[in-house]
Amino acid sequence: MLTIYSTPESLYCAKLRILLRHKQAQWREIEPEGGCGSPDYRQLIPSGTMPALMDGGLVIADSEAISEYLNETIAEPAMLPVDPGARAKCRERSRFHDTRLEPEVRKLFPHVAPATRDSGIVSIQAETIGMRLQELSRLLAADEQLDLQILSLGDCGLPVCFAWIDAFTQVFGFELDWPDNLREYRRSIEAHTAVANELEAYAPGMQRWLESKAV
Ligand SMILES: N[C@@H](CCC(=O)N[C@@H](CS)C(=O)NCC(=O)O)C(=O)O
Repeated sequence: MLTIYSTPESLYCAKLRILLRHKQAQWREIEPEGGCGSPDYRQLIPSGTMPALMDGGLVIADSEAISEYLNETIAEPAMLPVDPGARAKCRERSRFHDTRLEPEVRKLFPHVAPATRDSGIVSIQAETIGMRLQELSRLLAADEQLDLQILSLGDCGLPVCFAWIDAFTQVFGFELDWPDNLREYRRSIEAHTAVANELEAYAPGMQRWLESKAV
């Protein structure tokens, strides 16, 4: 059985769980000894980040590296298309999530609690996230081989990130323009059972975290 170092609330762990669910893999999750980034955990995982995978003697960190590995070792259902260009577009979308969208969403976490909120930073982040959504919309529109029936490696990070964007829209009261093709893309990936199940499992913890910060 696969072992994953994770926490329930981590976006990148949720990204990996979507893949594991879609592959119908057997896995168990454990939290790092001493917590994420602790010296003990870094003995095993030099970056100190989660998720990390242990498969027999093999230890891998980074959600992208783990996802690529699992897509190769659990062949069905394939989560990358056959055509090299279409594969590259899926990877481009995944990296857009990891390097362009999620880091901007993450910057809002420290501002959820009213006591530590900087409304100037919230405004800047609202604008930046809005720009990133437009960029993602254009990325999707330019992908001639995008097949919304298939859940790919490029899609696993986005659903939980979208859920946090919705939550922040409410918490901070800003509005975002979701282009039609992005709404349609979101609807399509959320219709996959693996995504729907992860979102359902993830939501209560997310809600608890938001409520704990609201006071
Ligand atoms: N690029 C990494 C990012 C993972 C990441 O930043 N994970 C967070 C939890 S969501 C983490 O481990 N933070 C603690 C740290 O950076 O020390 C991946 O895709 O796995």
